[in-house]
Order: sequence, then C-alpha cells, then structure tokens
Amino acid sequence: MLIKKPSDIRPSEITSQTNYLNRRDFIRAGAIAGGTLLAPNALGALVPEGRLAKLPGVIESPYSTDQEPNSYDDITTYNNYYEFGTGKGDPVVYARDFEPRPWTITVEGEAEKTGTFDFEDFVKPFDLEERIYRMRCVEAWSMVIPWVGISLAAVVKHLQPTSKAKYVAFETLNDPERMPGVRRRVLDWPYREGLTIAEATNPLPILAVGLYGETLPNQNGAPIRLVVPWKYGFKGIKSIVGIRFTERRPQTSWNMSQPREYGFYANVNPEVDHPRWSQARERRIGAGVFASKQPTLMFNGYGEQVAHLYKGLDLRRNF
Ligand SMILES: Nc1nc2c(c(=O)[nH]1)N[C@H]1C(S)=C(S)[C@@H](COP(=O)(O)O)O[C@H]1N2
Ligand SMILES: [Mo]
Repeated sequence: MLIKKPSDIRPSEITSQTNYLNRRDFIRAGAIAGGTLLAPNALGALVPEGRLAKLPGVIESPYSTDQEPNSYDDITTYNNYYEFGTGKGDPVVYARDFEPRPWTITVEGEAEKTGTFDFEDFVKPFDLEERIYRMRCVEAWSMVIPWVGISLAAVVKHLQPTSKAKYVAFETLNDPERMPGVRRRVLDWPYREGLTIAEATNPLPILAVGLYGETLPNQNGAPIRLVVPWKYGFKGIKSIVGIRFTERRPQTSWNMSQPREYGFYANVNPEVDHPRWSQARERRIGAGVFASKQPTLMFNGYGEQVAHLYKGLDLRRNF
C-alpha cells in the first residue's frame, strides 16, 4: 500500500536533503579533524551535536509520505520529553549525557512470550524500515520525520498475545538519577501510554530506533520509542522499558494528568477543539515565522488506513 498525499509545503519552507547531507559531511569532517587536534571538550564546542552511528540494512517503506522531511536540527532541538524538562529546548541539553545502553525491555501480561529482553535481541528479528511520517503535536505544530523502526504489528504478532489481550500498554524508564525532570512531579511517573490491540496491529505504528538512517538521539526517545502517525505526538512514548498486554484499558499519562483535555484515543481531530485552543490548523516547524498555518487533516491524513478502526465510535466523546 502506498500512501500519497498532496505535498502541502513549499520547497522554500524546508531544509533540503542536500543541505542535510552537507551538514553531516561537515560534522564528520570536523569530528575527524578534531579527533587528532583537540581535547574532547574543545571538540564538543566545535561540533555542537555529534551524529550517531549509521544503521545497517535499512529498507525503504511503502508507507512513507512523499512530503519533504524536516531538518535533523528541527527534529532534534524542538522536543517534548518531560523526563528531561518541560521546555522544548530542554531535552537536547539535559538528555545529552543519558546513556541508553545497555537497555532491557520487559514484556508482561496476556502474551505467550513474556520476559526481560536485551534491546538488541528484542529488535533483531525484525526488518529495519525507514518510514517518513507526518507527526502532529496536540499543541498545533507538526513535523515530517524520517524514522527508522520496526513494525509494531510484527512485534505484537511475535510476542503472541492471548485471546484475553485487548490492549497494549507501554512504560518509559523512570530514573530520577539519569532523568532530571523526573525529580519534579509534573506527571505521575513513569510516563505511560496504550493502544488497543486493533490499533497496535494496524500496519502504520512502529517502534522507532533511528532517525535519518542513524541511531535514535536521546532527546527523541533512545533507544526505542513508539510512533503512531495518525495520533497526537503524546501517544509516541519514548525510551520504552515495559510492554504489557492487558484485558482492561490501561492508564495513560496525559489522560491521568488532564482527563478533560486528553483522552485515551488521542486521534488527530481538527473538528473537535482542545478545551483551550482550536485544533483546526497547525504550524509546520521549520517553515519560518512568516509561513501561514496549514489546515490539520483528520487522522493526520492517514484516515484511509485507520478510519475503519473507529467505526461506530463517537469521536467527540472518545477523544
Ligand atoms: N516518555 C515520554 N514520552 C513522550 C513525551 C514525554 O514527555 N515523555 N512527550 C510526548 C509528546 S507530547 C510529543 S509531541 C512527542 C515528541 O516527540 P519528538 O520530540 O521526538 O518529536 O513525544 C511524546 N513522548
Ligand atoms: Mo505533544
């Protein structure tokens, strides 16, 4: 299945792949030159953000949008990751020294294959795919991101949920030693999210382990995070340590925190206002301060692939 949507951004609004590659070459050259000449601290100042290891064997996915991706800079410097601070510029700074290896993922609940798995072993059975997805934050901004990840549907199938499993719940690492934001009770930690089994076995969601063909940066949820392109960004839980198959609908962080503002489903719905703002339009990050906002699409433009999952549900009540 090929997802094609009209390109709704002008070429002048984006950082081209060519610029991106030039920047990467510049940084690699800098790192090599710096390695022989400069102490690590000086190198850090010269090369603001070191690029991460290239991921081998990444295949292109037919599910990608044909829209031009945001720049690596946009994607890695404007983030929501409350474990590293509540400001959009906090995660790039406060997650810099976070060490996401070694890492384990614990699978529990209504599935045949439960247990604690080393991250590398967990990912190994699956294809690494590049999927360029439109992402929409509830705060009315959007980006197009070239994720590298594994199909969540394939992972769920592999773990063999029992007939009782109706939902999949996810949990983020909760470590105040390594995550300074967790020392403040801005949310009831750990960060939690969940999907219905039908949502989790739709072909679109991925567990992302990379970005722009490289290892996932800490601020984007290293080493592994959820990506659900038809839902608001907050469903995309980062740095996952726990997966649980459940019979009952699991608790989710933003619903626990503000139940009247954030529901379990969190489907992008331009027709239903957030209690404090309209959701009809969005600002593309990186488009420049004078760029006009663009209309937000139902299910973030992925309705053809997912609208059937919500047949018969009142989407005003189930927000
Ligand atoms: N653990 C955790 N996951 C999280 C968040 C968070 O604060 N903590 N923020 C969410 C929100 S609101 C958004 S918009 C996306 C942002 O992902 P990005 O920074 O990679 O673009 O991450 C989501 N996942
Ligand atoms: Mo968000």
